[in-house]
Amino acid sequence: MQSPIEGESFAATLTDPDAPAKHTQFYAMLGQRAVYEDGWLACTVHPPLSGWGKFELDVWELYHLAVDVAENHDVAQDKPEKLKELIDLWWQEAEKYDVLPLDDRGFAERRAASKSRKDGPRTRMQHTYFSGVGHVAGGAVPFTLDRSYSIDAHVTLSPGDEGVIVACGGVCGGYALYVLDGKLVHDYNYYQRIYRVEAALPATRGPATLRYAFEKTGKLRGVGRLFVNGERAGEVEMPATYPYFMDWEGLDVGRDARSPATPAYAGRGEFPFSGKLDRVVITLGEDAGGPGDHEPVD
Ligand SMILES: [Ca+2]
Repeated sequence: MQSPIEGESFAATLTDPDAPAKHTQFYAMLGQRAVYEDGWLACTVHPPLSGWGKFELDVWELYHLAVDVAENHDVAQDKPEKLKELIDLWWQEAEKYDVLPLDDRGFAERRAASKSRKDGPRTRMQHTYFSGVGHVAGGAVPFTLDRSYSIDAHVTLSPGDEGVIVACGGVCGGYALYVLDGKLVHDYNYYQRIYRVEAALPATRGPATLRYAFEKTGKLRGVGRLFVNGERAGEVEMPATYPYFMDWEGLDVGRDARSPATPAYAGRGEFPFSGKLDRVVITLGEDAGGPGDHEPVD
């Protein structure tokens, strides 16, 4: 069920100096808390993502933003009643917006908790996406880090077809399987270093199976290979791959939403696939690495 989408646009404040000010603004993120009301701000400084807990030890600060916009003077000691009023307001807003219980866990702890969900999307070893599927959020994409995996795309191609078959991530990192200039290409964007493998495509129209397979050959390293209709068509050594985090952006089939996972088609929008795309199947290997210095968290 879709939860209500709270909040409202502040766009008017960017263009209209007379735009009405907000009456109340509530903030809670990664363990930190704040609330603003009518020129006053109360906030806590809490180590975010620390898993520290102990929220009862948080110290609330109070600033009169109407006269101290830079928050230079903490007046919590001088205005205890005002501070209490705002703290009470924070708890009311937290209840209203379903923020409780307070949660300052780090990514690793969240990842560990999500792994215990037997029915979570990350527990599946095979993911099938059909043409037209919506954007897949980062927390639900197939977990490809430090393991062998394959991507099988079932398409029908015509000469001149191009576009993204599947892409995960964006400019900060990720991977993309796409067709450009008559070639099938897979780019693995490792902190903007691109590991690329290319293969020629059949010159005639027809159904085709396009496969990218990553074979793990050691800790966080391996070989990426392309196959066209079952024939091995190219490979690239990948001496380093992402250890525990790839990207926030998530996965797209038949396009690359938000920012491009490779500069190869930057400036071409989502670079949608012009051929007929039936489905993309991502199959995960059993050789996933165990926890190292960091738990995988992408
Ligand atoms: Ca993207």
